[in-house]
Amino acid sequence: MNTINPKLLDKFIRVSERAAFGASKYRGKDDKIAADQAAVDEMRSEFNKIEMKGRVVIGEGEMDEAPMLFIGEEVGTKKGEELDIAVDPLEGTNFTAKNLPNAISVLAVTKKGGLFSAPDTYMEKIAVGLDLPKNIIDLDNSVEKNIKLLAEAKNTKPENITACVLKRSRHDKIIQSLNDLNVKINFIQDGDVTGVISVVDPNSPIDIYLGIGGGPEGVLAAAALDCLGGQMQTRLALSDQEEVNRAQKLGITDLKKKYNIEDMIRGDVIFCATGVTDGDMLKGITYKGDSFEASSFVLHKSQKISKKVTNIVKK
Ligand code: VTB
Repeated sequence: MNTINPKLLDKFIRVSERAAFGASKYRGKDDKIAADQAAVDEMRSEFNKIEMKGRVVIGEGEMDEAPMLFIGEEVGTKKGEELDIAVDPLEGTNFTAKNLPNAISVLAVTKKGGLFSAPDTYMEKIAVGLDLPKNIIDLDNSVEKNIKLLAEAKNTKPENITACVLKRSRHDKIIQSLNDLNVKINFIQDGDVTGVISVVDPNSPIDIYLGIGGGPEGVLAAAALDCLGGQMQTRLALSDQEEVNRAQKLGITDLKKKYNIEDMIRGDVIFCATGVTDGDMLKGITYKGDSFEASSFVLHKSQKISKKVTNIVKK
């Protein structure tokens, strides 16, 4: 595999740490825009210290609507490896604004051409964990069929399965089907990157993630699952012609295509997530005088790195 220079890993960790630090200043301040902006500013300035020809493939929106970290923006010193980058500087703006658990700063990096350039629209998602027959779940199956196949593979009954679902009215039908099967549901208010990753977390009861969330968040979660070994399938959920145009502008011709992980992430990948507020996966930023402590979850596929790192960083 054509690998990403392992020496860059620590630098990317620093990027998500600094973004989380930026956002942390706005915890509980009821200002999600300021929190997001602070994360973006920190993230961008840290990226620009890295020796690379980086290109934002998944970012804060199109150039005309996002002043920074927009899709197509070049970051880094413009010397060195050509890398594609997906960012969500603040995943969980509401959580940060209200100082609730599970806000994170997150990024993924591949070699040039390795990331699915998903538009910032909704996306259907379904994900399951390790040690299951390949392609066991499918977005074209009914919820009932997916749950039954999963329960069978796990040698158990649907009532022993736990699903994670984003609490939204658009999921009423899914929730009804899960209830009919007596599947346990762990609702999340936001943050489906963490929700999807929970299917491979040995400390979490979640067996399956289902529902519709953000496209960029889908690709970021796919990057993590690619390293951790789960399965995921996605499909764009475009609501109007304007969204169709946006997808087409990014080169997508088959708008109904189902994407498996290998269609979203190709080759080597790095994934870094740093806690902003305390959460299920990570501790939030804590201030220590003129420094801050940051906890991150870090993956580098080719190096088989999967670790949690806590660093003390100068403010
Ligand atoms: C989704 C989800 C994200 O926001 O984008 C959601 O993927 C927004 O959904 O993880 P709604 O439009 O229904 O509010 C998050 O939960 C947080 O950014």
